[in-house]
Amino acid sequence: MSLPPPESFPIQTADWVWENCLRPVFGTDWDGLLALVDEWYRLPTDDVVRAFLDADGTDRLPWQSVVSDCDDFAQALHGTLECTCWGYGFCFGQIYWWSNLNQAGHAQNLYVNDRGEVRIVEPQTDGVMSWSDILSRYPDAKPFLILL
Ligand SMILES: [Ca+2]
Repeated sequence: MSLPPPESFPIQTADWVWENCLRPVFGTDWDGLLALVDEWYRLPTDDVVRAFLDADGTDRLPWQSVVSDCDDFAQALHGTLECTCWGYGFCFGQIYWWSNLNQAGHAQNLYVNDRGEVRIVEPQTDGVMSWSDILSRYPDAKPFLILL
């Protein structure tokens, strides 16, 4: 895939990403690890992420319980994006969440786009959604790890 130069993407600090993007979506009522490990991030456009997802084959990997399941898909997609967009520092990572009501959890990817919107990516299908979409099915879902 061809990427626009890094300078074409806006840069925001980790604090800005938390205050303006993550906290409004996820709130503060959850116990877990928020790992914003960089001082600043470049914010990708939805178009660039879509082009990456279309080119990437993580969604075609076979699912297998425990050894190749949701966490492995999320880690694989994150790693592939890092390799594909090496040197960009995109605000793209992983989210792990749990629903007590459903006694179910999931690992997915997330990113913050150039408009400051949080997107959830399903690495097994390349579907892109919002946290509200998750809450519509799992009303009490809360993240327990966000890694960016
Ligand atoms: Ca696993």
